[in-house]
Amino acid sequence: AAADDWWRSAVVYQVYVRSFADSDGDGTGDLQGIRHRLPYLRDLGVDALWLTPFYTSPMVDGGYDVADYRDVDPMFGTLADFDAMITDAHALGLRIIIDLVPNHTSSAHRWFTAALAAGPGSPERARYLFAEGQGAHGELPPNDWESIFGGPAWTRIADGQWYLHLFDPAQPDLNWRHPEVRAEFEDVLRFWLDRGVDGFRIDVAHGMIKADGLPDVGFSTITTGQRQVELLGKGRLPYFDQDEVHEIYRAWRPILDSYPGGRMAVAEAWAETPQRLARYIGPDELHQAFSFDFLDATWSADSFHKVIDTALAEATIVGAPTTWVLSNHDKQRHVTRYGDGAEGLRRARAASLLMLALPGCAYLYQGEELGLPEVLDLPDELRQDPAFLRTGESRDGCRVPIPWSGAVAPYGFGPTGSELSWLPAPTTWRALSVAAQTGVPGSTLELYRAALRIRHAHPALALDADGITWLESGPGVLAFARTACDTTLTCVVNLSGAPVLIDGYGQPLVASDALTEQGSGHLLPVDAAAWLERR
Ligand code: TEU
Repeated sequence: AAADDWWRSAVVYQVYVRSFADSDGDGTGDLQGIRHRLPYLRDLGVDALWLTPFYTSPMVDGGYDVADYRDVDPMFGTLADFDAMITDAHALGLRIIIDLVPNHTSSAHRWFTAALAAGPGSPERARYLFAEGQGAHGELPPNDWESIFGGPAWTRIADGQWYLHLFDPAQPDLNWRHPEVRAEFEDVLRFWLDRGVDGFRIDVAHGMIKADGLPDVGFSTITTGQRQVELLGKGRLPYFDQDEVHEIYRAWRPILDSYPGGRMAVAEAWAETPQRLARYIGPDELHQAFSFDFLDATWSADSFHKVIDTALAEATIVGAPTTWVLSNHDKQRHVTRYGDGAEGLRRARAASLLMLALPGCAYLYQGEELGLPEVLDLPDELRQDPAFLRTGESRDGCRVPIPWSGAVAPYGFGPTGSELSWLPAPTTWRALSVAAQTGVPGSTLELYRAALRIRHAHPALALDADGITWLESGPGVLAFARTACDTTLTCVVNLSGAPVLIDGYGQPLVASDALTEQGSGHLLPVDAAAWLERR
């Protein structure tokens, strides 16, 4: 059924649960908060939500340290709240994707506390990756692996053994060669599928299998967070993208397919080449893998041209439409990546029109529809990212609570009168709130609404086909066309530093900045994008 393929050209909105909407005034977003804001998301025009982890967790890594995969953390609500939220979402035509974190548990998970208590060689330890150290007294880690958050990937416990954690010491890696681990997660999938979820975002989908014998890497893998791509360029790592990881997904796919309505999974996977990434996708494995190319693109026509072609070529190899991501909870927001203040915002608005005109599935990160910038000046003592202490790079600045309304921080994040928020919102966000932008012509929110409305209605944009037609265009200008039902929609982006005359593309449908008529065409301002239609 066509509906089973909903994800192919969907617009998915990432909800960072802790920072979206706080229903009870404790300063932390929660499931009831999301539930109350579902009409906002329906009106925005997205098709699905991806919720970051809301499971029972000590919150060492914002919930990516899960202590119980089958329950909701009290700070986020209850399972009953989850059920109510998903029922309401479905009633509004919104799908729900949840985050699955299978590479590691929290150190507070019952399996890990049992492993610590049981001692070396016990069946409890076999579910994780415990090993003896090197050196005369085992005082050196078992190998040279470094944590993605900085420091060694091994921590030694009182009885002398070491355990592996690719991320924080509070996130011990599971042993995915253990049948109980596999059975457990297949059961967790069914638990949430039974509750009606439409899909899963698989965290660190490339990391679950480690090479036999845990061989040394041989070079430093410290990338200070953001530059994973550089690392991949150095070759296959013994803990990433091992062939055996695909067995896991081949076991998961029949489970997803046994449920009606098109249940899907998207991999957060990093691989050396598009060919390697393609192996995660297909009728026997997962439905999508994030393409992170946009996250590394700089503001230039060449850079965007290249990442778009690469991602579309990947889609061809994969045989499934690609995904597009401008921002997420791990990266600096694109308003700030593209420049300072007004310039960054202009470019971000143009980039959103660029992304939403491309074939495939678009992932939006909460707040990008408001044009929120990264918050760069959070006081160190408020920062919570575990990577911050060891790498000095913190992902907190893109996780500041969403401003909804009002004149007093945190701008309607909580119920009326509540002034709590786990991270403070800057005073400049008063003017960026949902209420401040709603109905305001030219606001970023209204730009997203207009673009999403057109994307849903326009035959040329409804397609998920890989192809776009690049058009002749001047230096610093990107222009491509998509055609369906005798109608051509052209997306033009001006990255040239001077206004550009666009002519022959037809009537403007939406633009990120005001167009002025000139002769038979229009003048497209600096750092602006427009969609035009010709019949
Ligand atoms: O991120 C996995 C990942 O690849 C990270 O290294 C990411 O590139 C890094 O955070 C950039 O600084 C996922 C989640 O998205 C992230 O929030 C979690 O911290 C991580 O897994 C561990 O679960």
